[in-house]
Order: sequence, then C-alpha cells, then structure tokens
Amino acid sequence: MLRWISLVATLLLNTVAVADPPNIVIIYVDDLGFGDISCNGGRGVSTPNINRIAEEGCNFRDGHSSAATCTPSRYSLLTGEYAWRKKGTGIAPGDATAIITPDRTTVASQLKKAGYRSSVIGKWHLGLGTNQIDWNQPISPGPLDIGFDECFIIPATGDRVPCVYVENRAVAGLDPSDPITVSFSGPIGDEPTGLNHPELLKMQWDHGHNATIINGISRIGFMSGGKSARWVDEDMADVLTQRAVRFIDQHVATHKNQPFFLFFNPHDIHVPRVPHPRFAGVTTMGPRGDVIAELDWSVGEILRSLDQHQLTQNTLVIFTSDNGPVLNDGYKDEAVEKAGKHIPSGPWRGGKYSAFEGGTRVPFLVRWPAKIQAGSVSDALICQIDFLASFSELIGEPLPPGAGRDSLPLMRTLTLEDRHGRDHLVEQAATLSLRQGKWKFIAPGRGPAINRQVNIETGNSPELQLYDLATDPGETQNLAKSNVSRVQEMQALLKKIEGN
Ligand code: NG6
Ligand code: CA
Repeated sequence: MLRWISLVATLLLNTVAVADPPNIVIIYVDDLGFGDISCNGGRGVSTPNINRIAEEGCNFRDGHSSAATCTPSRYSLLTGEYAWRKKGTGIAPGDATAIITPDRTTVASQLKKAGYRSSVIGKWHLGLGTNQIDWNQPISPGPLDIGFDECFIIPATGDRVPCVYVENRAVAGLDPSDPITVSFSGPIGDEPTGLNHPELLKMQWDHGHNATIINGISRIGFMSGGKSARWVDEDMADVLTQRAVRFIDQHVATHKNQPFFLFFNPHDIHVPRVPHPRFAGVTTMGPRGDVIAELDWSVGEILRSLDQHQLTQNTLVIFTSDNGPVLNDGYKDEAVEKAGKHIPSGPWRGGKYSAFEGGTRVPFLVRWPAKIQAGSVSDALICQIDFLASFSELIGEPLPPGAGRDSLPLMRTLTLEDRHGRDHLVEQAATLSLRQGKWKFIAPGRGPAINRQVNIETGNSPELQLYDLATDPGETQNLAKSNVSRVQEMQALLKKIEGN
C-alpha cells in the first residue's frame, strides 16, 4: 500500500503541470557577464545573495540570452520568437514605438490565463506607444497591454533620454506645467550637453553619450522639461528594489490566493554605472564592481521578502542577464583600468555585441526548492526564449497557434529531470551562430572583427567558423576547413530555421 502511495505521489510530482503553480520571479540583469558573479568564478566582487540562488537551486552553465544586446533578448524572452525574424527589434532608440503589440502572446499574457498577476519593474527597452510618443499624455500601448497588471519602468535605458520612470500609463512625478520634450535628431531646449559642457559632468563620456546632461551625466539623446520627474541615478537601485518588494508585499496582502509573476529588470550593471554612496568604493573594481555589489544587495532584498512571506519554497526564481559583459560602454568609469584579475565573461570568448559565446552565455541560475535539488549544476543547453513555452507547460495552458514559435517546453530541463535541453539554438549578434551539442557554427559576418569602441571581438569573419566547445571552450581553433560535412550540416540547419 505504502509503495502504491509513493508511486502515485511520484507520478503526480512528475507530471509537468502543477496543481499549485509557483510564483515566478525573473531577475533580468543588464549586461552582467557569466564570470561577473562569484559563484561563476568572479574574483573582483563577492555576490553572496546571487550565489544563494545557485546554492539553493541549479546553476545552468549553458544558459543563454537569445541575443548579444538588450532589445532583441528582451523581445525573445517575452514572445518566444527569435528577434531576427522581426524587423525593428535591434537596440531601440529612447522614443521607439511599442515593438511587442497587444495582439501578441507574451509570458505575462499567457500566465494571466492561469490567474497570475504580473508586474514589470525596471528596464523596458521594448518601445512604447504607436506614433511619435508624447510623454505628457497617457502612454499606450505598453506593458499593461501585453499582459502585465502593473509596471514601473525605465522606458529605454539608463543612458538614453527620457530619464524618467513610467508608472502604468504615465510619467511618474511629472508636473504638467513643465512638459517633457525628447529628440534624438538634434538639440532641443537650452539644457547643456556633455559635448559643450564637459566641466559640468560628474562622469565623462567616452563615446556616444554626449547629449543632454541629466544629474551630472550626459546621455544619448536630447531632453528638456520634466524636471520634477527626472530620476537620480544613485537612487535607482533603491527605487526599483523597493517597488519590487512592495509588489510582493501588496500581492500577499490583497491577492493571497493568486500566484504572481514579477519581472524585475535592474538598471545595474548597464552604463552609466552610478552606485548609491553606500556601495561606492566597496570593491576594488571601481563603479563597475560597485554596481555588481549593489545588484547583489537588490537580489538579497527580493529573496528576503520571499522568505518573510514564506514564499521561498514555491517560488521559481530565475536570475539571468540580457547579454554578455562589456567594460567601456561609453563612459570613463575605469571599468577597464580596474578590472584586475576579474574576467567578466568567464571562460567564454567575446562579450556584449559578440557572436562568440560570451555574447549570449550568461549567468542562468534557477531556484525552486519544491522541485529543484539544491546545489545542482546543469550543462543542458537552454535559452530565455524557452520561458514562454516552459511556463505554458507548467500551468497547463497550450500556446495559441503561431505564438512562441521558437520557444521550447523545457520545464523538465529546468527541474533537472532532463539533462540535455535543446538540440540546437540560434544565437544572435551582428551575425547568426548555431549551437548544436558541443558544436558552434558562426555564419560569415560582414563588419569589423573587433568593435573598437568597446574593444570586444564581434565574431565577424568572412570565413565560415566552427568550434568544438567540448575541447575548445574559448573558441580558438576554427575547425571549419577540417570538418566540412559538419559545417555543411549546420549551415543547412541554420538556413532551414531561418526559413521556418
Ligand atoms: C549602444 C550604446 C551603448 C548601449 C547600447 C545598448 C553608444 C555609442 N553605445 O548603442 O552605450 O547603450 O547601445 O545596450 O551609444 S543594451 O544593453 O541596451 O543593448
Ligand atoms: Ca543589456
């Protein structure tokens, strides 16, 4: 009898859709490299709170963003579609219109079907509105039109105007008598720029980032007005973290019987790197190290909130990054000079913007104590693009026809019942790459082999490239010439996926 009970219990546990769906928290960091956290070998900063997710869950060492920059990765995470299939999904300007339209199925809209309440807090960078956006009017469409119940967002990035938060459909704290104007084509208003007034800057720009000065930092693009609504970079981690914790608190107080989805998108560790004074100087790596320490604090606050509400056991926490690391991304913040022995991309070649593994192979930590064995490691190939189909599988809600076409249901991979994950994955940078098992094929790419501004290898080459990551994780030996049939197979498969 006991054996029967335990057999039935095991069968129930192993069916993928669960009766009591977990809360889901995705912590989607900006520009954090695989090796930037101490549990992945980072030496310049200790990240005990981030490490805790791995210690109490699983460290996926072959986990990917779908692209080596932000907008396409975020697009794929939410829609389950490769961004290169859709025009207009490159790095979005600060005034881009909504890239994910209300007719689309997203992680949030799908979870809503199973009763989840969702909030997105922090970086958006997926465009807002339909026409040229008026920041002084209600803003729509936006996150609330693609499944989120509430939002508190940085519309684009910390280094682009407008430097204000958007709460639901309006700029937070805006004084209507001081309207916001934004331009990416030329100066507006009479605010000083970084180009003309470097003496006003608390951090100098290096490339780009020389337009309107906000809070002593010059940005990409021009902005005037909206003074009462402008963010203070030093406070950003506090503001966003408090919002995230408040969402959890309020959810517990008012919607206890519903699960929630928190999509927490810190500004850290993107440029400009401006830590709160309590984190300034806590590492030897300058601002880039200090904002990793700040990020670790934010993560700790969220984990603590889950503990306090006794939600830890049945909350799926995913910690990952939208692309690989970069040191000098446009400001003189000593990231290069002070890196020391810390290797942001870990064992992988390249970084942000790169077709080499460093572009998309990012921290990928998953904790769900009810289902995932603590302290695990997995080398299964998995991508953020799989969240949509995997969560749909988890809640037992089929995807509508045509939705999430590149997303795979990998719940069993996440819970470690499957150790293989994807058969193959397309990685997007200036050119496309295909991963299949230990093999990495990089399609010929036009453009320079090195992005000189950021000093990162792009992976572009007129030649076909093939690497065996099992023996050569650093992609140093191009085997294309000695393994012609493998190259042909992978090239054909990539073409087929592109044509699908
Ligand atoms: C680049 C910016 C870089 C960063 C990036 C977007 C310049 C010269 N460089 O164009 O600083 O903002 O866009 O980063 O302007 S991402 O993480 O949002 O993709
Ligand atoms: Ca990014």
